[in-house]
Amino acid sequence: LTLLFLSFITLIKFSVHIEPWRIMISNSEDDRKFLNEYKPGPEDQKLRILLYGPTGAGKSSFINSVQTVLRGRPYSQALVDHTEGDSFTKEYITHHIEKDDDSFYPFILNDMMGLSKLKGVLVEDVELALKGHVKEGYKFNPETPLTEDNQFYIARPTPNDKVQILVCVIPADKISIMDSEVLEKIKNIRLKASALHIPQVTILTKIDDLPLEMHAKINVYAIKGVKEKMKAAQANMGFPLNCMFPVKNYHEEINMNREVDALILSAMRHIIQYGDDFIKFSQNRSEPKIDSL
Ligand SMILES: Nc1nc2c(ncn2[C@@H]2O[C@H](COP(=O)(O)OP(=O)(O)OP(=O)(O)O)[C@@H](O)[C@H]2O)c(=O)[nH]1
Ligand SMILES: [Mg+2]
Repeated sequence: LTLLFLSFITLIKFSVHIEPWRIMISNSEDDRKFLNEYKPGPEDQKLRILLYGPTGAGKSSFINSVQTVLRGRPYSQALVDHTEGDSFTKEYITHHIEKDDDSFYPFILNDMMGLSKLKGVLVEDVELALKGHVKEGYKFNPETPLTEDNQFYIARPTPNDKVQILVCVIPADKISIMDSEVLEKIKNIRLKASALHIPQVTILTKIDDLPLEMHAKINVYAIKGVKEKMKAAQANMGFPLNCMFPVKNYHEEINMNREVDALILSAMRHIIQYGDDFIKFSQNRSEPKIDSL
């Protein structure tokens, strides 16, 4: 009986101790292979990933990080600012990533002006971008949305002008102090994207700025602070936990780091898979078709 009791206690202790909330299996080479081999269904279809989020969240840095990881060297095509204030990115910019054989990855990343209380991008403009109406190089005006008579307005968007996956970039260290107006804008953008059936993913940046030690070998998901921040993002903005990916961007370092790579590759693989689901969903839908969304 004592033996039975002791094994019962051990079992309880074991199940309490093992709390691998989200196991980070280090399959980054698998993720890299997936990204290298990915092709959206139709020949000339591109998968457009749109990034939005508060000013200074790390949107441009995330694009640079993806380029850095895929190209294996520091990359800073998307300009990044180190001062606090208005959004540094002002225009609608598409980033194409080159492969070793001089071709390009079939996914493209769109950067835009950040959200802020007064001077950021307007919810209406994000919606227009989702629908493919915003032309490359458009300089966002925080006062008024893009109108049909503007030369940067695409009247008849092609499937390649439209967004297939929307990514909200949130700085993990600022979730609890985010402005209520910015939160409101995020909620509204989420509603607009949902109405268009566009899938959504959240990237939590700056996990290295959380007051915790990010040990090189540690499973980032097992760190209590990260899980708490993800739960806060779920509570404040309604982001589902299974579509949320913590990352640390490459933004100051000159050397590559396998753990940093693994988080970015994993996030990108999920982004592409969700976006690809949407491409297939749009093709299979008879009413409305992808080019009339
Ligand atoms: N510690 C840390 N800093 C980061 C990270 N990502 C970005 N940064 C820093 O955050 C600042 C803002 O980054 P950006 O990439 O310009 O942010 P953004 O979202 O593009 O900002 P806007 O274009 O102004 O809307 C820069 O100083 C970056 O170096 C990260 O993961 N960790
Ligand atoms: Mg930017």
